Amino acid sequence: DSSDITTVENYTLSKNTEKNPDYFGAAKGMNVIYISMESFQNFLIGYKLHGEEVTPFLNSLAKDPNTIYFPNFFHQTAQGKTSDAEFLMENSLYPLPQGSVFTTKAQNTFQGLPAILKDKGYYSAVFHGNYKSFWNREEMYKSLGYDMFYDATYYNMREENVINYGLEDKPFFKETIPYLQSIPQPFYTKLITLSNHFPYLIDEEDQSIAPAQTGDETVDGYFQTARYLDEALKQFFEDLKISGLDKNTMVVMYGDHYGISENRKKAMSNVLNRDINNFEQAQLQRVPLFIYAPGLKGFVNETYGGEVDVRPTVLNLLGVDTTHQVAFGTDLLSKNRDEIVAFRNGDYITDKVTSVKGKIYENDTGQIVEDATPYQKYSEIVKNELELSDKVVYGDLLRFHKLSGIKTPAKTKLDYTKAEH
Ligand code: GP9
Ligand code: MN
Repeated sequence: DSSDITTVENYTLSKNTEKNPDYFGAAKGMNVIYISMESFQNFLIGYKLHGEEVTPFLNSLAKDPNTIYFPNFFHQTAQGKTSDAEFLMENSLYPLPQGSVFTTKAQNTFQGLPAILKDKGYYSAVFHGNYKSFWNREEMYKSLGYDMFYDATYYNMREENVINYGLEDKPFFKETIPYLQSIPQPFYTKLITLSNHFPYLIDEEDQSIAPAQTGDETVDGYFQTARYLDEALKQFFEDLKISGLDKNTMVVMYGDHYGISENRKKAMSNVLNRDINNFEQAQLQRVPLFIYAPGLKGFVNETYGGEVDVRPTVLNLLGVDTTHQVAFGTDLLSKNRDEIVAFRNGDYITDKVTSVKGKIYENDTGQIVEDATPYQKYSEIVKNELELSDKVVYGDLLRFHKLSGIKTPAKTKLDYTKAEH
């Protein structure tokens, strides 16, 4: 009931951190493009296969003067996979322990990023080369307040451009550029890629690096589809420049969730040249996060964070006050944030230790900590946080939370079957 929302409000209020004056408003008024990089894990950044960089474009972006790169950033998804990552990023709430919020709770009231930015004059749209029913996206995007969803019906799905779940990333980005040029500005958009999806299939003519040689076909092909995604991103950045959009657009890129499951530890030991135990497996849940914007002071930010933290980070960059929002994440650019990354199963990682399957490991050494008592409080914090977030989702509590300027999206007026622009 409404007393539960008060508990939640007080908790998320207490999580507020200090704004970073060097970054608050640094991208004010700019367009925003999110790119979901399918199954992209951070170990690929800088990795060399057969003596070659696998992802030369992203490697160079990590060092770009206008890009902030977060190497200690973790996915926090569960069974809802891509949709869980989207849910975390749009709402700064945790996904559910079972099932996907997108498919089971799309009727809820949310205060999603599109609705928050609408109040600041932003038009919002999603672009994706698969059909709108997948992950119940059409319904959920209406609840989040997206003005438009350009799904596969807006793309040329000719056979040679389609593989696995949908459109290949290169034609997808190519065909998205004219839409970006025609929609109203400022815009908030999300582009969801597909080519680097399990089981990592790729046409012969699209292969520009030889597969790995672990003997595990999934792991071996993963490097080839990751390379293809890297090339597609490079081409997209070039096309953004040609279109002129790069001059007033912030680009936020993230790996949505892991690509190589824990059943493939053996092949991964081969890839990384070390034994993959539970501690190492937890470290492998890192996915990259990049934030590019013209004029932004770039650097490698080593803070420990997760997908739940992206919304407050981006809103602060846009100069939007987040104080009264119900958000479980904190601004990754704030100097006084707590570095505790909660995973959906109650495990967690901090800047010092990793808690996995009931054991605490020191990050520096990978050794088990003998006396776990000092860390007891972290498990309590994580447990409490997940429970509060679940209360919001199961109880549809945002119905009772009034946020000034935010209107509940008029779902029945949203129609994704015709593009206006
Ligand atoms: C499907 C795509 C992949 O449209 O987003 O979803 P996933 O299987 O990774 O959750
Ligand atoms: Mn995915």
